[in-house]
Amino acid sequence: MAAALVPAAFSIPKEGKPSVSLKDSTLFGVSLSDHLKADFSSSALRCKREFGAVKAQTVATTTPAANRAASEGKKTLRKGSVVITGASSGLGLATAKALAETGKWHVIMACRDFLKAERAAKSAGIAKENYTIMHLDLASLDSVRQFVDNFRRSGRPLDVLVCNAAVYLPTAKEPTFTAEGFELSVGTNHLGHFLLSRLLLEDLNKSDYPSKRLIIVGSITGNTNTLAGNVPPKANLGDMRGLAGGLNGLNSSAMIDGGDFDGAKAYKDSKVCNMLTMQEFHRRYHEETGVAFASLYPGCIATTGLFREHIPLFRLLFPPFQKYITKGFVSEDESGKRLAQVVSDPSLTKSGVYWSWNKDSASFENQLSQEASNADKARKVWEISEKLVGLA
Ligand code: LMG
Ligand code: NDP
Ligand code: PMR
Repeated sequence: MAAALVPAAFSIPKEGKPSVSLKDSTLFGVSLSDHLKADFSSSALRCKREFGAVKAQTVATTTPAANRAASEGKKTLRKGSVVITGASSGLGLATAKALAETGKWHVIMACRDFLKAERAAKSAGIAKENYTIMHLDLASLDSVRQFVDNFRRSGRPLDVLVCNAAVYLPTAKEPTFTAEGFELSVGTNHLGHFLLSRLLLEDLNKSDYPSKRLIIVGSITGNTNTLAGNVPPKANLGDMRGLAGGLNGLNSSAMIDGGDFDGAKAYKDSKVCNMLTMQEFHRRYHEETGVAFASLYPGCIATTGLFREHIPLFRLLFPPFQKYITKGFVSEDESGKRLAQVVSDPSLTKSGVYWSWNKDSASFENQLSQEASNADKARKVWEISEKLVGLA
């Protein structure tokens, strides 16, 4: 098993493609070609670009507004205002901490459990003046709308939105549901965030911040062009008949593809929806608004609360497995720094990108699987989702 995980010895073809080429293969979320290209000299840059996955720093195109901000100097930039969903633990909390520590950001922690969030912020040592906690339960569309109202009443600008919260229910035998009756994983991770980001796009638009961003956290496990994405059950949205039927488990399946309920698959499907939503936002709104839309795989943060529903043996073995065998492990601190880069780094302003990091923690534009980059599926997820959340 360990030998099979050696990057150079392993590659997985993109679905539907008969032959394997280096540029199509990723392992641990890192493009194989990226590994190889790291050895090339910079004079080979043009040649590298043709391969697609190139280190972010070398190709990131900045919007004119962002360029202006960079050249005018940081001193004149006001404090940024960023909303992070699910900032009460794991990646969200680590990102809030990393941003608050720079002194350049005020973090609005959008959380379902106020007390937990307050305790988390305190024990992470986030200074009082750098954060505000606001209630948001993504498993209720009423709560999402209420959050948007409350946020607007607070009078704060919205410069960056980070859709980070998620639930993962790998051991559930039967589906559970959101307030509106959507299967809980897709309902929370995708539909709650879909409504939130659609509503808050207007607020991002109003902001005068030079580099406005909307970030949706994706994952390697939703990408079947990787080894991790091939561990069963695999993500697959099928023809989306279950989603179109409302995922209610009554007159429609609780699964997007219409199949039998599987909590691990529902989570991976929800991540595919997250990554497709980011691309559809980019297609529809980037030019018009200048907002940068991005997704990312922050690395395997094997110690977070995401695995709270998994069996104890899994929780015990998963971190050492990721640390020593796959080497895909990252600490919560490191993952927070990565997401904080996507929020505020001047070199990560490109829109429509799925960011990943290589083993030296350098960011690069990664390739999504065929399904997670399918423009027709992106449009379809968007159109069905806007009906489900009452926007169309
Ligand atoms: C499901 O199980 C769970 O049922 C579900 O609840 C949910 O958690 C879901 O994806 C999440 O997973 C998947 C399960 C079975 O995987 C396991 O957990 C089995 C663990 C077996 C341990 C293997 C030993 C590893 C070394 C041990 C070190 C100790 C630490 C162990 C900690 C384990 C924690 C993960 O999955 C399977 O069916 C097993 C098959 C695994 C397949 C890997 C995917 C390969 C895909 C390759 C594509 C084909 C290309 C082939 C080309 C080859 C060229 C060389
Ligand atoms: P955690 O469980 O630590 O964090 C998830 C957060 O989401 C928690 O703050 C949780 O709140 C919140 N949340 C869950 N349900 C709701 C809801 N209904 N309304 C509002 N907030 C909610 O997991 P991670 O930090 O690992 O996950 C963060 C993101 O990273 C997710 O999008 C996940 O898919 C992604 N990711 C994680 C990876 C990993 O290896 N851990 C790898 C790739 C991606 P509460 O504290 O109240 O439970
Ligand atoms: Mg995976 C080869 C590298 C690799 C990476 C980077 C991950 C990330 N995983 C890898 C490999 C494997 N995993 C292999 C070979 C196996 C079979 C032994 C394996 C198993 C496994 C399980 C059972 N892995 C898992 C689970 C989970 O329950 C996690 C999951 O799928 O959550 C949806 C998970 C994960 N592996 C990852 C990452 C990042 C996760 C979890 C979180 C996520 O994608 O958001």
